[in-house]
Amino acid sequence: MATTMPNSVYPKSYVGFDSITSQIEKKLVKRGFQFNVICVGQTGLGKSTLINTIFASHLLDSKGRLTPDEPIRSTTEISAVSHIIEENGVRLRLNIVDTPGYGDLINNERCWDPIVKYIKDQHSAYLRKELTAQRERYLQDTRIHCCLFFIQPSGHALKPIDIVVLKKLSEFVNVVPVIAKSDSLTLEERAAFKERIREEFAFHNLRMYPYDNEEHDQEEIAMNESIKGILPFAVVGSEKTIVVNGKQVRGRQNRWGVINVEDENHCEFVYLRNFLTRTHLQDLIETTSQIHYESFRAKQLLALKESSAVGGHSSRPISPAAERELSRNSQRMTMNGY
Ligand SMILES: Nc1nc2c(ncn2[C@@H]2O[C@H](COP(=O)(O)OP(=O)(O)O)[C@@H](O)[C@H]2O)c(=O)[nH]1
Ligand SMILES: [Mg+2]
Repeated sequence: MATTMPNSVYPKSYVGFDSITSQIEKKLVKRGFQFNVICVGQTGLGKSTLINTIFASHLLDSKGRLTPDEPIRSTTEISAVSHIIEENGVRLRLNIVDTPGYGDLINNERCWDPIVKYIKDQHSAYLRKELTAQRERYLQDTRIHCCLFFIQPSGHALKPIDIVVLKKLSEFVNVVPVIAKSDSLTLEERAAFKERIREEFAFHNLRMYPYDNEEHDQEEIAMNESIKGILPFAVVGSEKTIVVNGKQVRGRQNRWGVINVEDENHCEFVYLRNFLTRTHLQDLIETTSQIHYESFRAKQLLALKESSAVGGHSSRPISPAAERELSRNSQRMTMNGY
């Protein structure tokens, strides 16, 4: 086989294969898209509210109190809700996974375990489906594409537990950090806090999404550099519509005035929304599959190969028995591997 690149040939008349892009688009639009997000952060940081604000829909109930005598209702277990949202004929099936406010307790030792386990369990469920002999044409994909990590707007620094949790999570999932309820910080405090957090990311070698990739072109490199300059997004969430100068805006009214959530001068919500939905939605999904899932898959299959070699068998094709073994193994591994 020749390894040199073939020369480009330009047909003398219109052939029509350029329409493959619209053929693909038609098929994909018919099938719909899947996006799975997990929210991580302390109870009351505005996780449910922000999700509802991003997708301009009421998808999650806020458990915030409206009167001081109501008991605090925190999310006590990991729960997923699924919605299909539709925009201009494009259907997006959105799985939102809410996690118990980690770090809420006095003893927070290994409080991140259930979250990491949940993320890994989705990978191992996918791997099992992928390896069955008669696999479905389209595998139900519950792998987490994006982890929104909520930082308390303390204005000081990340908490030691945040650093530990971020380190763990960023190994397995695309982590997008946000400063929650940033309306409690002045602009100077916000800028200083962001700078300090970025220094901590660098110091502790915490790899936030988006990642560098040698396949990126100039435009993508420039876009990712500008995103890295904004991280973590200082956001404000609100489901309420308020009328400002005769215009309806989503905002928060307090004694001093209105914070317009969608005004870039007030907070960075719009940057986050554009990043998640308008520029990086496809890349979040692709990176999950090509980087995070791929490394999980490679580790599991290598471990399986090794364990069957130790058992006196050489590597053999995946049979139902191997599959059962893999499933047992991956279950064991997701239980013990972290
Ligand atoms: N000041 C302020 N309050 C917020 C913001 N987002 C949510 N809240 C309020 O904080 C409370 C908790 O919000 P919720 O979304 O239930 O937090 P979760 O427990 O993290 O899901 C509610 O009363 C919200 O109205 C914000 O950006 N700024
Ligand atoms: Mg909530």
